[in-house]
Formats: sequence, structure tokens, C-alpha cells
Amino acid sequence: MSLHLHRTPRPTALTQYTIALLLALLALLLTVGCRTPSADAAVTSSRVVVPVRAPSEEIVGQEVAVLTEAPNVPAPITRTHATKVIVNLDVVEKTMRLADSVSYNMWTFGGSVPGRFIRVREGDLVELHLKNDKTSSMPHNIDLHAVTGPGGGAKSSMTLPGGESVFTFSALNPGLYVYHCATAPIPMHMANGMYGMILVEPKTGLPKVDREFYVMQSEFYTPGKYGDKGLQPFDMDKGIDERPTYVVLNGSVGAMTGEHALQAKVGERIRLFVGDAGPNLTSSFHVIGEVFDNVYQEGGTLATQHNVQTTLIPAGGATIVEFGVEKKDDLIMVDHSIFRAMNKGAMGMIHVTGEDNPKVFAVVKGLVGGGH
Ligand SMILES: [Cu+2]
Repeated sequence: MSLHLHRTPRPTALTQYTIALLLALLALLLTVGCRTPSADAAVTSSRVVVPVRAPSEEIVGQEVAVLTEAPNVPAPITRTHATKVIVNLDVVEKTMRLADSVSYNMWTFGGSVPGRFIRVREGDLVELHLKNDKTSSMPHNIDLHAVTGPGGGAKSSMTLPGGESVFTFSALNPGLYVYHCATAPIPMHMANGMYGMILVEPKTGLPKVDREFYVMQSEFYTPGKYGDKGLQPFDMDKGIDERPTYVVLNGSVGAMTGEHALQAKVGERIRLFVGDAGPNLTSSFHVIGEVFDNVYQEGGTLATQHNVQTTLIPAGGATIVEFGVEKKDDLIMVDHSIFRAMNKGAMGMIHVTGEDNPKVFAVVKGLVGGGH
């Protein structure tokens, strides 16, 4: 075996000149390329526009919004005109179950965590009545991310115990939005359960499905460890350090498992309105045993992606996912930052009953039998 030492031939003056010329040509092409009319045309020919919105529809009549407790969602809106929608939201502070043998002094919008689901139509005039129960220890307010206005309504809705604030807003932008308390210290009010969601349904409605559910992820910070029994207070230091004791779906460990599992049947189409209240964590939302057929990323009105396994939901954000259920199964909703699901509570179940379809999935040989 012999070693050959290759010496790079010394560039001649001619090759040096050629390289310099080529480099100069490349630089020229890049400079010109960035400014070509076709590049500008690509931007200006886009159909994306930036509207400055104004309420344009005539407001006809009025109605009182039906608000629902998770996992329920108010019925789709069948109205074809805008109306005045009165939303009555009552803030109540109360001790509630966080996990088995664990309780927590929750601050709630409507007596539940997450808060009541609000559904209005794009173009509606919403009159929001925020009442703070007289037994409350704190003033509270509300910032709805759907609101175009000061603080999302927060500045106009600071409400003392026993008081009521009222403000109106036009539902200018359709989409799924988080709302939350924005009273100082905001992180504490949110960590204690003060969040929920409002759907501003597009004028054209959403695709027809068979079942809709409301799912919201959030964190709880307690001095005790996960599962430590008794009434657990709020731990500000763990909140600041972003070290939640609990990460839950719909306000408590097991809120959607066992007898509380969501129910569906084979062949149905499901829509989940999923929010992430944080206060700190981004959710990697996933349903074990299913694929999202449509994802409306970040709660917007476009089905931006199809055939998705896991979708990111930012803190203070939302997403809409849709899928058909093809098989009898227990589908498991998780934050796929998986310790949160297995060790901190971020898990829920969709119990799908009906005819099984072995063409979709079948066990051929294994320890576990098919079906249940
Ligand atoms: Cu509050």
C-alpha cells in the first residue's frame, strides 16, 4: 500500500482571473435577482390583504348567550344575521377538586375551570356582563383575545367583590380565542383557574360535524408534590420557575377519563376546540390512536394543515382539530411532552363505541387481545 501525496496545482493567473470573474457575476446576479420585478409581483399578487375592520352588519334583535361548562360546547349558530348577544359571566372563588384527595381554591369564570365557553357569530355586538361574587376575596376582570379594544376589555371590567361591569365589543375577527383574568398579579389569577374560551364563529359557519368538545390545558403550582393530599395553596416561586406540579386538561386530573370520558361513535366526525391557558407551557397536543384530518392552527379560520399527528398550542392560544373516528377505541388526548401526561395529569379520553372495523386495525398475534 502506498501513500500518494497530492499537491494542489498552483492556480495559474488565467484560472484566478476566471474565478474572480465568476464570483463577480454571481454577486451581480444575486443583487439583481433580489430586485427583479417578478419577486415584487409575487408579493403583490398574493390574495392576502390587511383589512381595517369596522362593524358593517345591521344588528337585529338580541339574545342571551347560552354558556357551557367544559367539555360541552354551545350549539352551532344558525342565525344568518348579526345580533346583540348578552353574555353573563359570574366570577366565583371556590374550593374544588384538583386531583383525588387534592383540592385547591380555584378562581373561576362561571363556577368551573376552565371558564364557560362563549359562542357568538362574526359581526355580533357582544354585551359582556362581568359579575364578581360578593364572597370573592379579590377584584377580577376579563381580557378576551377576541376583543379589539383596550386590554381586550380588561381596562373596562375591573370588578370589586359584589360588583358588576359591563362593556360591549364587536366580534370583528372570527376564530377561537382564549379569555382570562388580567388583574395584577395576572399570573396568579391565571394560575388559580381564571381562563376560558370564546368562539367567534365565521359568518359562513364551520364544516358540519357530529360532535364538538371543549378541551383546555393549564397548569397548577402547589408547594406539595403531585398527589400530596389536602388543600394545596398556590406556589408563586414554582410559577416563576415554570415548574408546574400539575398539568391538566379541563381543570383537574381525570376530568375526562373513566366515567367522565368524552363519548363518540364509530363513523362520527369530531371537532375539538382546544385551548392552552398556560400560564407558562406550550402544549404539544396529540390524540393517541388518531390522526387529525384538519388542523386550524392557532385557532384561526383556515384549515391550514391536514393529516397531522401533534399540533402546537401556545400559552394564551388555541387550535381547532377535526377528525373522523374509524374504529372502536379509547382515544387518549395528551400533551405529548409526555411526562406531563403520565406524571402530571395532562390526559383525557374519548371513548369510541360502535362496530369495529378490522380492515382499519386488527391484532394478528400478540399478548393483548383486540377490542374490549
Ligand atoms: Cu382575577
